[in-house]
Amino acid sequence: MQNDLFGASEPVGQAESTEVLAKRLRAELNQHGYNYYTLDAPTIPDAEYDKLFKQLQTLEEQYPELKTSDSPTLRVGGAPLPEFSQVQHSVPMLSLNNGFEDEDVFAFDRRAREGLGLTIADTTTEIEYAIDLKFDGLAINLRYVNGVFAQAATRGDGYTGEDVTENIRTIRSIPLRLHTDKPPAILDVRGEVLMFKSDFDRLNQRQRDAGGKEFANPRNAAAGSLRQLDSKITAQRSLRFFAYGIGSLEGAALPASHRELLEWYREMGIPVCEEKANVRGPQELLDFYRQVQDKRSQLSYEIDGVVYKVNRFDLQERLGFVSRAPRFAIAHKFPAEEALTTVLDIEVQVGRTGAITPVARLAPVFVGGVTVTNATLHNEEEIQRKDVRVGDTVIVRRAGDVIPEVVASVLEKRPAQTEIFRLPQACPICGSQIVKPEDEAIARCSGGAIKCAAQRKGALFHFASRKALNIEGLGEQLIEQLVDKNVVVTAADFYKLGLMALAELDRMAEKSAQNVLDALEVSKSTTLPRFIYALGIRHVGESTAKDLALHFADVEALMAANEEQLLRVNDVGPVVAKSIVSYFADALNVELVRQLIASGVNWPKIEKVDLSTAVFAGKTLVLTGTLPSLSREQASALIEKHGGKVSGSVSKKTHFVVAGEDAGSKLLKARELGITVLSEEELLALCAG
Ligand code: 5U1
Repeated sequence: MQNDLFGASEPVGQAESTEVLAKRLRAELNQHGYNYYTLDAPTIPDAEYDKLFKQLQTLEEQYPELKTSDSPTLRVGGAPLPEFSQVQHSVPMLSLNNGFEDEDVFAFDRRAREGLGLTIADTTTEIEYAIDLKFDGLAINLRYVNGVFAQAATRGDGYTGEDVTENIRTIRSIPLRLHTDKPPAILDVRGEVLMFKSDFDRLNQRQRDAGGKEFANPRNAAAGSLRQLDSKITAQRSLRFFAYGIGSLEGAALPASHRELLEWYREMGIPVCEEKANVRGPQELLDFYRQVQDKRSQLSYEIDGVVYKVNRFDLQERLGFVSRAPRFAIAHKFPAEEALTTVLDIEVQVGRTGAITPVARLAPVFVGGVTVTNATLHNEEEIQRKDVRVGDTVIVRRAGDVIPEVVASVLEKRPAQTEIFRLPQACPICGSQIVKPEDEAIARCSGGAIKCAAQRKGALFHFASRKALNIEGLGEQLIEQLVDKNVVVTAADFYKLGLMALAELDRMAEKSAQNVLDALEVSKSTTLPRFIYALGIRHVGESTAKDLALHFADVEALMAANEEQLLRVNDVGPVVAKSIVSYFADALNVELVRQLIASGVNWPKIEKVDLSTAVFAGKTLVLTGTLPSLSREQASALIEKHGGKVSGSVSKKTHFVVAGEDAGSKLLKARELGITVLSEEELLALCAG
């Protein structure tokens, strides 16, 4: 067979046999796929990949005998199956014991020490543990025969699972042939199939657009995608895989430890997670657990804890199993982020800009480490889409510090005679009409801050909040009373408050009233960005307020600006420009600014910066470690003065990382991503021009 598939423009040297060509295309495509999906470092443009793929497909159609089981063309899915067949696991896929409290971790370590004959008192010989993340997905066994992917099975009951080979083949990051010259005769790789959060959001958007059913969470989406008899559907869902264990191994030596096993996997192209640690002793286990807990929300995928394993396999073997779970490993779980409860009522809340938020009042439920009684339903569209009703059993989610939300109703548990929830037509606070522009998801009370006490309270609370004028002691409850008693109408009234008026309020004594007055006095010395932010103009957040302050350097100039002038400000688009103009078109708002200034609110003069030519214009910088002379605040102010933005975390969007002494993971990440790292000296030099 001779190759006639390459175009004349593509030099092929000596004529290549179709067999060799197919082999080369497979190898090239597999390598490019690995670079793209596993290393996240594509080496050819997508169009070029597609071209090679098409070539191989055409070749295989012409010569079906050339098709091999490691061909990337099989990743698009095959004919639907009538049912999944059963697979016996040659080594059972057992589950892990769980721990929740610190004490469970100390007890795990104690048992391991006892099992290995180490005395409890001897803290000089702490056990080495390997820690990995506990992925919230589905456990899978991948079987490689002589280095070629041959079969995949779900965990099932641990002894028998379902054959999901064709579905797993569609997962691009799973190698169809191991990257090694000396593959084991049999290798069972154990790990988890999961869906990244971004892929989950995209999938649900697609489901919404198609009028299909949404998935409640990435785990359900991964399970639903994998348990498809039609692997072509699985192929359209972005699934990932991380390896964490081993079943059968024949024809190769087992590495000496868990960490070395995962390193071996990595070398063979099998995806393993980079978030990991090897530590000694239980205290270090707990330290890592807390580190992971802190960064959990920033991970691209969901986890529900971490897994601790005695690192050395010989020690694992000595420890063995107790009633179907290993004694050498434990899952240390985070508090559950989702729980079931019932909706007692649905009310609407009115925000400072009049936004109407439906809120579900819930039967108390412990979730994410706290008892939750309210959860947001976001807006009318969301509530209609999810069709949440009073009486429903719902899944409530509280992730980290995020406001609890209702994820979905459990329809099977819906009682008879529930009613579809409809937003009221009038504001429950001021009775003004609720309006919803066609192109917006959010309905609003049309009363404004003057008519609607809820908006007034929200605006005043925003004005006093930490990132605005930071008036200590002027919290929600106090503002509520001040508004209800008609003592305060606008923020300017705060500065007219006297000791008596404050001391008369509930839960206020003369001392605390004086503290509030002192805090009000302190708050008068502020900055222009804080002042602009404090006004609570719709769409003007902290960052836009900074840009506006740097651009106009003066509040009078900002108040006088028209849309065209505002559009020249960094990051200000038509919506923001319109909102600012409409805010200052209201004489009451202009009067508020004048009154605040007359009460003594002031800020240091700002040097006007031309953001279009400033050295860090449009750039994002991250500070890490201790700088030799500048404090964090000083360095941030300097960067902002030169047009840059300061962010807390390093990502592909970061332009520079400014590193000082003891810089930690942010510096490592910057190096990994190839981001330019600046010293304080270099930062100062760049700013000096
Ligand atoms: N990360 C990780 N998850 N996980 C689950 N490691 C791990 N190990 C497991 C399980 C069931 O079992 C081992 C005993 C292989």
